[in-house]
Amino acid sequence: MLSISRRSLGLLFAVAVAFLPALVYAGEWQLNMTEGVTSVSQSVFRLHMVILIICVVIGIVVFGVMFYSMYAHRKSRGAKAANFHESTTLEIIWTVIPFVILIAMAFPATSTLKKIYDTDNADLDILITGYQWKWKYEYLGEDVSFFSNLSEKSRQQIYSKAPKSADYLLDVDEPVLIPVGKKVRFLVTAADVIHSWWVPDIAVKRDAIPGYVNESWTLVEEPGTFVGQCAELCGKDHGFMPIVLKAVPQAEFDAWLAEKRAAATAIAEAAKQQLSFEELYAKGEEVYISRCAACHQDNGQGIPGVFPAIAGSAVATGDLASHLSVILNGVNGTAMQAFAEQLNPVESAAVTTFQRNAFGNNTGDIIQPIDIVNFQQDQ
Ligand code: HEC
Ligand SMILES: [Cu+2]
Repeated sequence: MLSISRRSLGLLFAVAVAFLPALVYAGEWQLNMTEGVTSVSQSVFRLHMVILIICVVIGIVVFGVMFYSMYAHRKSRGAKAANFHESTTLEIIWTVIPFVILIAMAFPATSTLKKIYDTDNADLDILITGYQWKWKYEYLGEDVSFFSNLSEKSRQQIYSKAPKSADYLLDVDEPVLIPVGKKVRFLVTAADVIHSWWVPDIAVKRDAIPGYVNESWTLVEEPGTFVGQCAELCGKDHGFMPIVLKAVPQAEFDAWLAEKRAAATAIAEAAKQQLSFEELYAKGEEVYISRCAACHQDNGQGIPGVFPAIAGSAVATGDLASHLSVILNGVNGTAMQAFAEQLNPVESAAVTTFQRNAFGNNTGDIIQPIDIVNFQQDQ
């Protein structure tokens, strides 16, 4: 009996030692939650500390009395157990003390919760939609909306095609910007499955649920960049849909909005151009790798039984209208989402051209941006 327990103790010790380098390697010994940068995140932190201290004190007192009693009144010392029942005084004490402790906890908890849920009088509304596996940001009333995907750099690093950088898996192609000193309301929802938009530094974590809009808000006083992640297991690439939130001065924010609007106009212009097959194919490959390959795979073989292959696909080599319909409208009830809003006409034309000519799908078809615009107008 003794030898077994000794061996398992040794094993436990060995496991603990084995994990030690991993901890050291992680380089961060931070055990507590972050204080964050907003008044809400700091209230949350203070609340957490108050409750933690209360719990620790209770733990020390209760276990202290218990261990002391067990030691001081042990049998080998000839202790005789006291035998008392129904002590009214004792019962009142052990009802009143926890009651007082609970009330003492409820006050700071309620005032913090009230602050968290006070989404009134926001200066700016951002609608955040979770998709498998990216975020869409719409600046309501500003005519600006875009998707934010895991950066190409991080995507390369996943498969060790490049050395991992400090912002590995915490880097996106399009960060979401907010102005400093302004109250920003987040309206959080999802288009497919449940996600959760979580940025610890501003203490915002809201479930993104299809058909449901959850609210939250923040007010960041100083410029800065804050990262977060999806916090609700949402499928294969759940770990690959980070959030990068940048708080910038109002002037910089306004310039950025204007730039986004100008870019949208430029894309509308580009949709009128004719592109060469090479241009479309190269652009299409880029779009395919960043937007489609997570499911259909780099080599176009898909994942049998889950994501169909593009190589030799009857859709990608057959009738163009059906192919465009799958890409632009998606396939209802499957992971194949509608890309009409996510890709501009140039990107849609490029990726369609790519799929119809790559992986041995040598149809020779060339799809121009204008074909996409016409297709969308006709349906
Ligand atoms: C989140 C996973 C996912 C992503 C990302 C994705 N697809 Fe799909 N795709 C699917 C699934 C699942 C199907 C099968 C739908 C069905 O059941 O008909 C599919 C089907 C297709 C088909 C039809 C294939 C066939 O033979 O039935 C085409 C074409 C296609 N996708 C193109 C694209 C393009 C282009 C992109 C990128 C812009 C893309 N997909 C991104 C999941 C995905
Ligand atoms: Cu998610």
